[in-house]
Amino acid sequence: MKVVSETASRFQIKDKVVSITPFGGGHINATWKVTCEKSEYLLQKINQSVFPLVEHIVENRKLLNALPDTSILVEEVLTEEGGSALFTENGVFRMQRFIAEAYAPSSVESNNEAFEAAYGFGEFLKQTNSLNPADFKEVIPGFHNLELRLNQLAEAKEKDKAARLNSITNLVEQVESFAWINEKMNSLWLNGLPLRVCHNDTKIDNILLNRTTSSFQYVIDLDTVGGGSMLYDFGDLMRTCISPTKESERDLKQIVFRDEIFEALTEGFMKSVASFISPIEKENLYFGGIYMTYIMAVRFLTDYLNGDVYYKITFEDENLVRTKNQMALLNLFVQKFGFGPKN
Ligand code: GN1
Ligand code: MG
Repeated sequence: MKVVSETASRFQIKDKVVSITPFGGGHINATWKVTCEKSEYLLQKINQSVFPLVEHIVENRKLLNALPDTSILVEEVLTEEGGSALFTENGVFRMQRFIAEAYAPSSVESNNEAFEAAYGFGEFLKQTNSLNPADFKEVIPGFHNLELRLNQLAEAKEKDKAARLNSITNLVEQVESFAWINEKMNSLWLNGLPLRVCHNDTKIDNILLNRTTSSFQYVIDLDTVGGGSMLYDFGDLMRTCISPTKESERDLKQIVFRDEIFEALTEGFMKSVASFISPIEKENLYFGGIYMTYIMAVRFLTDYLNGDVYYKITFEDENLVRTKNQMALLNLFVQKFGFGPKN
């Protein structure tokens, strides 16, 4: 903690630090809440094995900071030297203001929360609509490229580094049987699906809602902002909001499709994007939920086979539980929307 507190003091906080405590449930970066006498901040250490190209994150953020309206982005706290990130021998850190009057939901409790979250991520797409996706640097190459993710799964199977493949061959086959999702997405790109500036990590934890009214305030976790499809952003909301369960829920019976939440998500999102959504996006918006849920199943399974090297885990077979969980959700979505190998 001493290192963390020394690091915090190298940012432009004018106040005396009172306490520093671990914060939040992200799977990748480490985050601390820094409480000072008069103000509060979040300090984050960027996971450099996931984000080796930290400079790209900094440059992409500059493009966002130059938007005419930045009111939905939480203000960065600069380093003493005036930079966005602090490069130290203990890693790369950054800091932002802590918003006491808002919260990041870890699951959706009401239709209103679903509406506001989807409205908020839709607003992000709307406000970045003027930016060119080609100007953004790819922070994690092929981040939402399912073909690449399936290749990574094939490689993980081949190497079987953690000697786990034998015990899960049925599950692996089940996962592989959904590879048509990749083909469908490829055909959408070929048929003119627009490439946009997207958030690319719109899980429900990455939005801040007002504590009293649940109204949308900020989008957070901007590390993966860049080129993508609107289907990804709506899809990750579907993935993380429609069922009341978390990704690590082991009891698959708890995974259910909440129709009202789904409708609220659609309404909130359309409120922001109705004026610029294209017909191909509108027609395939719900396929986004299928795509994002599947890509996460593939990524969790790959990490399980690789020996849990990417996602933080809190119990031994967590990545396996996450895979089964996402597959159960995927099955619900496929049944509901009737997409399948042929359409
Ligand atoms: C990671 O950083 P966090 O926890 O918001 C991951 C997302 C996954 C998500 C699954 C850079 O997001 O792609 O959807 O976990 N981010 C990265 O919970 O891999
Ligand atoms: Mg993240």
